[in-house]
Amino acid sequence: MVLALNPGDVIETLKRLRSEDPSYSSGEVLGSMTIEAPQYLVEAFNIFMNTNLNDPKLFKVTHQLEVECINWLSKLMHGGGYGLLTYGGSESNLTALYALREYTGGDVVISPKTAHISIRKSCKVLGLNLIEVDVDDRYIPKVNELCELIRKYEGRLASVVMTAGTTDLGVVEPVDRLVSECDDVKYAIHVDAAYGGLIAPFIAELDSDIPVFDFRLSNVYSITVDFHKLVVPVPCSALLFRNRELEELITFDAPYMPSGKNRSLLGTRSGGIAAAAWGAIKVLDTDGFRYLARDLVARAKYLSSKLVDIGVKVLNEPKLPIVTFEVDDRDEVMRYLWNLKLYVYPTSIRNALRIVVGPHITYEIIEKFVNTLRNLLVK
Ligand code: 0PR
Repeated sequence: MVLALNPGDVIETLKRLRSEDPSYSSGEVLGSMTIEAPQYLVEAFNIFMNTNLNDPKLFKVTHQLEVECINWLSKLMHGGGYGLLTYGGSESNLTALYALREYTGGDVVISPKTAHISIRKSCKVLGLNLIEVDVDDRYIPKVNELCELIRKYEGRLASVVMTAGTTDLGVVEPVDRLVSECDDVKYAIHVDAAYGGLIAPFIAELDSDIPVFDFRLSNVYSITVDFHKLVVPVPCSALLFRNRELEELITFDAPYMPSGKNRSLLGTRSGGIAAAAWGAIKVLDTDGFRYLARDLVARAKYLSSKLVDIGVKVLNEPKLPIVTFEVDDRDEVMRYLWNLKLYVYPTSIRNALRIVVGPHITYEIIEKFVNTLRNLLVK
């Protein structure tokens, strides 16, 4: 066989090219929600990479790994073991809104303005009418306004979407308060816990201010939780359902498949995602996830207090490991920091920048960042 390029050379070239993009370990990636997955999970992914979760008759073991992941996560969310793994939070949200549209026959989605862009995209794709509700000055959704709208659109609702760990601030929205204050109407809630799902339950054990958002609340019908925002290599998310009926709505007839079925909105789903999530669950288990979540929140609180020390206004004391702060001339500050390879992110809040404290953001990286920002601000 004639090869245009030697595979070894291609790999060396790719390694060199990768080093030209930002590095996690040296503290350059500050605002992105992506993380650097540990090598053993990349290996776990690779072992099952060439199997297909959507061919469970051919790849029985692969399918079993998915079942075990869903059972573990479902237990954390007080669910009954229904759901599937997907390629990301956006796919989980799209799948959830599709299933709820079919389940309810509704054409309206109500959500606070804080919902991730994937909710807006999903509504557009699914032909659903999205109605957005404001948040208060602490960025908490106005529950009374949500409830008024829910009453107004009763009978037409596909879903109400609430977020556990908002993209800008990591707020766990008051799903519990909505359910208790808006209990005279029938509606289904989809909870987007893409970011907070594997963190908030463990912080809630110490902080009763964190709202309950899981299947203990009878209106919660589906929950998105991303594994790839914390520890597993991209792509890896999960979508949990309240009941089998919802799960069946995303199972399509496929006579050409050995099982006669095709589950999920995708065709081929690499078994690598199940192996990687399964590996993380086996190594960390619930106690390991608890430790990681609390450690990241402790680091975020440290970063927040250091920013306050240098006179920076932090928006909301961080409950989850996202620190969002205000600066005058945000775009200029951001440009300055990016020139130094300190890649903080803008937010949809005016003049606010965001740092997502992932496992790679060490105390040393925090010190370095705060010192650089202080030097800039005292200039
Ligand atoms: N729901 C919430 C609350 C999210 O924050 C995100 C992603 C999603 C759903 C969608 O998840 P997928 O990206 O897995 O589909 N939020 C990140 C953000 O907007 C996405 C991101 C990740 C952006 C890495 C930039 C980046 O470098 O921050």
